[in-house]
This record gives sequence, C-alpha cells and structure tokens, in this order.
Amino acid sequence: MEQKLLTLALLSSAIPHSQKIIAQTSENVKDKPNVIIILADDLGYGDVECYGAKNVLTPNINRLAQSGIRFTNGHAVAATSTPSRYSLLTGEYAWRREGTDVAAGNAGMIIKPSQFTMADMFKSRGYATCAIGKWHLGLGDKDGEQDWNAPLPESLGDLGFDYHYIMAATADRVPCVFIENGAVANYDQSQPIEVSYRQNFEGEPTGRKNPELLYNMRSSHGHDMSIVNGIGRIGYMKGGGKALWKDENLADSILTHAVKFIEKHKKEPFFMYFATNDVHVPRFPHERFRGKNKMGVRGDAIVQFDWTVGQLMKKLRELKIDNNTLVILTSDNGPVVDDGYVDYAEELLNGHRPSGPFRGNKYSAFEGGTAVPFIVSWPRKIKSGIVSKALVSQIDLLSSLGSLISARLPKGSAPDSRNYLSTLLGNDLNGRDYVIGQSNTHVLSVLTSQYRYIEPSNGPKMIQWGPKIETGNLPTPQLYDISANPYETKNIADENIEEVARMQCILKNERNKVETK
Ligand code: NG6
Ligand code: CA
Repeated sequence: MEQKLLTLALLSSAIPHSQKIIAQTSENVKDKPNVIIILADDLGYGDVECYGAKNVLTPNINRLAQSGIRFTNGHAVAATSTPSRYSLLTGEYAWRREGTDVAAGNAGMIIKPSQFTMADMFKSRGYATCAIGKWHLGLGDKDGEQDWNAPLPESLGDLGFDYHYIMAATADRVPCVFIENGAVANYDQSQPIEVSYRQNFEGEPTGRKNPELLYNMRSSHGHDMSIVNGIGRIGYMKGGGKALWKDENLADSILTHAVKFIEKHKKEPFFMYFATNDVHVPRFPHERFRGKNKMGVRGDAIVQFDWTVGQLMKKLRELKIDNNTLVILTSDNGPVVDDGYVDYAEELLNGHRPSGPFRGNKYSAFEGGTAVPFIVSWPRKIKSGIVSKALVSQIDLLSSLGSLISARLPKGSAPDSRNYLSTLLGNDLNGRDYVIGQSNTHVLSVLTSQYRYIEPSNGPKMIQWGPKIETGNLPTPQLYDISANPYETKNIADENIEEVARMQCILKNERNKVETK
C-alpha cells in the first residue's frame, strides 16, 4: 500500500498539471444528449438565409434552425475571436483577464490548465470530449517557445478535451499545420518546423519581398510574412513539408476528423467543440464550391460552411443519434468583408449585408460586432420552428449546458456564466436582463433586450489598418434603442440620462467584481 502511495506521489509530481483532477462520475449518463457546438468564424448575422441573406443559399443551416430554435438576439461575447472563444469555453468575460486578445500562432495556452472549462465540465459527467478546427487560444506552456517538432508540454488534453485536431490559431497565421493531441499531425521528419513572430528565417521568401510567389491569393493589408500554399501569412515559419495544410482542404480535414470522432463515440454521450475556419480569411474554399456564388469566394465559403453543417447532420442521422444530439450553431464574432486579402468580397457583395440590419462589423462596439446567428436544435426535446427574441449570449452556454447534464461547477469557476437552459430549450422566452459586449479595443457595451449602451472612448472612429469598419468609438456616452433603431443611427443618451446612469451602474458593478475577486 505504502509503495502504491509513493508511486502515485512520484507519478503526480512528474505530471505537471495534476492539480486539476476531474472526478469522473460513474453514474449512468447514457440518456444525456450529445452536445455539438458548431462555431463558425466571422459569419455575420445576415450571412445566413434564415437570417435574411438573399445572395447565398444555406439549406442545411435553414433546416437546422427549422428543427429547433432560431434566436434573433444572440450574441458572441466579444467582437474578435480569442476573447470570444475564451469566454465561451470558460464562462468568464475575457476583459477580466489580461492576454486574451487576438492571439499569435505561437502564443502559450491562454486558458490555464488549472482553469475549469466547458470540456472539463462534460468530462466530469462522463462525456467523451473533443475540440476540432480553429483553436486560437494558444498552445504549450510559454509564448513563442514551443518546439513544434515534439509533443507540446501543455495542450488541450490539459483543458478537458480527450481528443483534439486543431489549427493552432487562424488560417492566416503560422504555423499552418494541424495539431492532433498535442503534436503536429502528419509530421514530416525531413522538414523540421520553426516558427517566429519576430523575424524571418534566413533564405525564406516572404509576401513582402516575393509577391510573385503569392500564386493563390494576394494580400490587401498585412499578411505579407511567410508564404504557405501561395498565400501570405501573419508570422514566419520554416519547414513543415507534408504536414502543411492546403487551404482548399481545411473544411474537409476538419469534417473528416469530426465524423471519425462521432462514429467512435456513437454509443456514449459526447461533447464536440467544432470550430470551422469558414468564413475567415484567407477564403480559399475547395474547388467544388467555387464559382457558384455571385458574391465570389466569400459566398462560396458560406456555402462550404453550410455543406459542412449538412454533412455533420447527415452523419448523426445515419447513426440514428440525431434525435438525442443537441446542436448549437453560432459564430465567434460579427462579419468582415475585406480582412486583408484581395478576394473581391467587397466588390461582389451585390447588395448583401453581412451584418444584416445592424451597424458595425467584426471589431466594432456596435451591434454588428457581436450579433451572430444563434441556433439550438435538439429534436428529442425542443419543438421545431421556434423563433425567439430572447437576449442570449455565448457566455451562458457553460452554465446552461452544465445544468442540462447536472454538472457541479467548482467554486469560482465560470463567474459570468448563468443558467439560461430553459431559454435555450425554448421553454422560456425571456433571456438575460443584460449582457456585456467587448470591442477589439476593449470598449465595453451593455446590451439589454431594448438598448445598447456603449461606454465613452477616445479611440478612432474607423479601424486603422485596412478594413472599412466603424469602431463605434465616441468620447461621449452612446445609447441606442435597438428594438426601434437596429442600425444605431440615433444616439438617445442625452434624452435618457436615467437609462444611461442605469447602464453605467451595471458596467461599474461588473467591473468591480474583478477587484473583489
Ligand atoms: C487581424 C488580421 C485579420 C484577422 C484578425 C483576427 C491583418 C491585417 N488582419 O489582425 O486578417 O486575422 O486579426 O481575426 O493581419 S479573428 O477572427 O481571428 O479574431
Ligand atoms: Ca473570428
């Protein structure tokens, strides 16, 4: 016995992150639904047919919405990827934590292994868990010090995911390889991988110096460092060989790995965080989706995303687990048209409005920064064809899904996440009283079912580096009646001093929570 204890002690001191031990329940969770979160990238409120898009057909997403609930006031937590994803997976507003802004491809893990995540929660209830697709929350224990040629010392296995097949950051950031269970997938021994966000590697071409090598896509701003697959990227990388991805195959690779996981776990409850690259830049969909949409590759990428959703649903039906699978489809932030590549997305909009009726896009403090498609389907429990105006936010997914699976959350975890399960299941048409939104420069907004309050800030009116996007910044308070004026043209702050004061009070209280933590 003593020997065993000693061995255990030695073992645990050898495992760097043994402090978070997730007790797995032995209780039968067979009846619990599978849960899949489909998180699109930069897909706008107005980019989907069932939310009003006219220039693109999205039959699979429409069908998913028709089978359950379509929320018309659903929000991402932030107007960019990393903080938005951080909040979804931890239930904590990203602005409470430093280092949660758009991450480089060689950022160390932003969610610490000791933090409780949504994956930990599912795992604690006996679910098989996985993350597939875009990660963008850092890997390894230190910024910029990863050895991509060896297993990473910290990865998603330390955050509760049993399996992962992910892109470290975004498709426009190096390293352009998939990471499978903490190591480069399809690793090529003959082409060791080096990554730097500081300087180029000797003799390696860059988009800036060798634009003639950008045979697949030219850059419109930035994206002029290393060239992979004829496309300029952010950051420098060398090597990779056969492990390098081909952008045209990203959607297929992600889907294939998701399908494999579903097949393997069809007989037990599983949780899948499925985050697509579509419709983020560089938009380089597979040939079979090309040239069919009048909006060019941005439209084709939406179609590719819709196809991916259709394939996942088809697999669930084939395995006869569709009825008991709860699917949430949403996006990490609002849309952007030209985000740094010459893909003619702007020129080919043909009247399409990616953010639907709302003002502002990705990055903005305006509604368009965080208003996203938000669909929940669970045929066994949710009635079909519901449209809900309730204010819902991704911040609440952790607590709400936790309630669904009767998980107990450790004290202090998911501090901003509330249980809105009955709203998400369509049993209650009321949502949150208010939720906080975050622009790319941390300008915070308070959103209620009627109003959006944007706190004063001195930043520029327009994004400074290329995309033609209004930031929503103004040195004085802004209050918009979203229900009457969704496009936020009439600032009614001066006439509604009491409402502004109430909003400021909410924001102050939320901020104070940080100090008392
Ligand atoms: C910006 C990139 C943009 C996109 C964004 C993050 C340039 C010029 N622009 O810095 O292309 O990658 O970061 O997008 O480099 S997000 O959806 O992952 O937050
Ligand atoms: Ca995004």
